[in-house]
Amino acid sequence: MDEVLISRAIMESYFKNFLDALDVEVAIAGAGPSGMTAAYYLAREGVKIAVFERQLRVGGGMPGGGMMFNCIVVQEEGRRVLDEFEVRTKKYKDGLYVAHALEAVSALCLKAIKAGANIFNLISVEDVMIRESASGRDVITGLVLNWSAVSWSKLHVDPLTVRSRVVIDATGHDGEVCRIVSRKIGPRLRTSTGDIMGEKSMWSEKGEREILENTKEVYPGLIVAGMAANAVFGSPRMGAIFGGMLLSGKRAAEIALEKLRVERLLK
Ligand code: 48H
Repeated sequence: MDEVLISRAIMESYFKNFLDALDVEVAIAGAGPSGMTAAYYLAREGVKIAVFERQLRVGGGMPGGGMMFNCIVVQEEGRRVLDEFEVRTKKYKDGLYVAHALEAVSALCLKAIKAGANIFNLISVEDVMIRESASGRDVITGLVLNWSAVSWSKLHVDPLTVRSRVVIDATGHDGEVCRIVSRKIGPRLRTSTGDIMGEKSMWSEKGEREILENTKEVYPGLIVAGMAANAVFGSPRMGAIFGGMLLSGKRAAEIALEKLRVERLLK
């Protein structure tokens, strides 16, 4: 067995994937439940997508369930999404179902990759690319990336970029991509203040209800999904119920698909 051949296999395969991801239709920041759900529904439709995840592992807040008890709860609509991912659920009561958090994370990741999503871990989104469109307005045209190890070790190393027609911010509570956009170009998000409105304290029902209305294009070319959507639009957190994250990821994929369809028609 040749160790250098093993190294070559890893490096050549990785760089083939990475080069392929430099120009995608949809780039997703964050491989939590909402990001991976969006990735699956897009890849399933043949959309070229890449997901960039800061951490070593995927799943965001899902593996920890509630307070490190690795079970998740979903409501009826969320259960239907888990059914599609072939995640087993047990009925608890009052329209609530329970699933194993690790089974759910594994299934979301496996299905997304098998559908054709390219998922990169240990890469952080640190900025976006912006261009003026034909209609004279600024649009987001891709992501600026760096190895997470670079920012963790506070090294001064310049980033690389990927081009995409649509970006999905699925970075969770911090809504990092939207935060970067509002910091760099001023309060021009499609919220009532133009700025990030900030996540509100826990109210599960309201948080789960509003997350779907909040999942939308928040700046030209930028869709916000999952917990980031509630943070951006000032809605409550909902605790360890994950149906809203799955449904928001699915909704973000639908919005992105519609945008791509319209763009193709206009071409
Ligand atoms: C690359 C990044 C970056 C970056 C962050 O937090 P997540 O699980 O997000 P969602 O929205 O899919 O799910 C939220 C859910 O887990 C949750 O926290 C709930 C339901 N909370 C309710 C409550 O009351 O607390 O995943 C986001 C992912 C993570 O894996 C991050 O590491 C990653 O995004 N990420 N990746 N570049 N700049 N920022």
